Amino acid sequence: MMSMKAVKLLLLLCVICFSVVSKTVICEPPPTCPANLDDGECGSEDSGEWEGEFFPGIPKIKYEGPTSKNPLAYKWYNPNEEILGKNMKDWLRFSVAFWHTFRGTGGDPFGAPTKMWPWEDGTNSLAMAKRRMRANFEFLEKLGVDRWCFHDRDIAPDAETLEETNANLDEVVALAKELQGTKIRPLWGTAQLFMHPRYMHGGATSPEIGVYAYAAAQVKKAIEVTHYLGGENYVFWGGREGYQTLLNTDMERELDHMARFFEAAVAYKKKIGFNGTLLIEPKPQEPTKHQYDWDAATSANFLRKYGLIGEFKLNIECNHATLSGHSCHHELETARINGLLGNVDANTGDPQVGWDTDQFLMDVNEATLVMLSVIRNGGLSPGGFNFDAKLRRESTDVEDIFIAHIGGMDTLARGLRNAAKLIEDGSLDKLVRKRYQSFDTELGAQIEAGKVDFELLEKKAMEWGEPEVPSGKQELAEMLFQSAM
Ligand code: XUL
Ligand code: CO
Repeated sequence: MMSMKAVKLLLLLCVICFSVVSKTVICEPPPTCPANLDDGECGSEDSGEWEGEFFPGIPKIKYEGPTSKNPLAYKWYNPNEEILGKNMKDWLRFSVAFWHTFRGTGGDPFGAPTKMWPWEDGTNSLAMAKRRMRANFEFLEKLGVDRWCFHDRDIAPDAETLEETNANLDEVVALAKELQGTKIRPLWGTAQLFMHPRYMHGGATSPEIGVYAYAAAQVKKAIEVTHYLGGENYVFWGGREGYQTLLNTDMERELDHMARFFEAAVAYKKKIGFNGTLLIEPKPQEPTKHQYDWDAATSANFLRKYGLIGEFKLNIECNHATLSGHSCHHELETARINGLLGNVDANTGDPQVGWDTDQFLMDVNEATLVMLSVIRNGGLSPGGFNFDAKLRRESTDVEDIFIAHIGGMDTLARGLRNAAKLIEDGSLDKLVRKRYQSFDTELGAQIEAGKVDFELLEKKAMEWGEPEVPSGKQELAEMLFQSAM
């Protein structure tokens, strides 16, 4: 009889062969099973039930404080410690992304998957989907995180018809509901409208009406299951809502379609009594050359143009921010000052790499800037921090999944502590206020109230003569910021 190791190796080789033969298969991530393949080719139903723990030897992760050298312990994240009047866990509201954590394989366009977790049997069967869901909840419980995020197709396989696919989803969702208990719930759910070939021109912006309808049906179902699971938000990331060339694209019509699609989502959410926040997740490109939700400002303008501003907020992802030529801090502040900061997809890119590397955020400076925005926003609730981040292709131990999340959580916890220090100290705020003190005058107040015309300003300019322009004190601001690190 073949050993388990040999079986896994064989399955891995099959995946490689399949990828090479079928050029349409991109290695990462592989959540969908093409609708026209039967179980024999796409995964069997007899995966068997998993015995015992998925993560044996990994304890419940505890806070041990900054002097701890234990990689499986929190050094900065102490969930019930109060910072600025709120527990750390309520500021941070962490969530695990099912797709990276349980569907990520380490495959990339140049190489085969590197990760074959012990519980995986290499199939996309319903039985495997359920087993993965059990692994997800053991992981959440051991990590001490109460929230998770998912796409419909990450958690349950596609079938030949939409009815059958929905039935698969219902079966896995019923199990998830049971495993969630009363404490755990989705931070957000979403529909995967980018993997399947039918979405090659987009979902809500596809020029093909059948695809528009299919996308709507998929979103309808995804909102329903998010609601059923007690989800707090629902995300729209327009992975293929954009274009490759304007030569074949009616951009105005596509944007109008997207707005109509969102209006229908708002109406349906209200109809079924789903009170979660709808979130748009900006990203400038990848996979399309130009995505319509380019960045926070573009998305805010879209929402305003179509009268959707009160119905949506934004889910800011740090790696998407840098891809659009902004810092994460800029995107968070743009969302915040427009009253649109709803959630953070916590990750980071690589400064030397120009694509969406989705790394765990481990930079304390960056995390402090992120937390400054979040504190100024009064927190994110009902949003939170979703780790839309994956292990590096070369990180292949099961414990690496824990280490990555612990590192990401500790970094944001440290950012929270530093940001609170900066706010309590007040020197940085004082420096900023001082820069604008000339407006803290009677005339300044009148200008800010929109009551001053050009004639009066011209009179003042002549009366005052050449203005004295003070130093911007950038280095002092940077010094004050660093003093809290
Ligand atoms: C892709 C991305 C998505 C969304 C959900 O870059 O961030 O995973 O968060 O579809
Ligand atoms: Co994301």
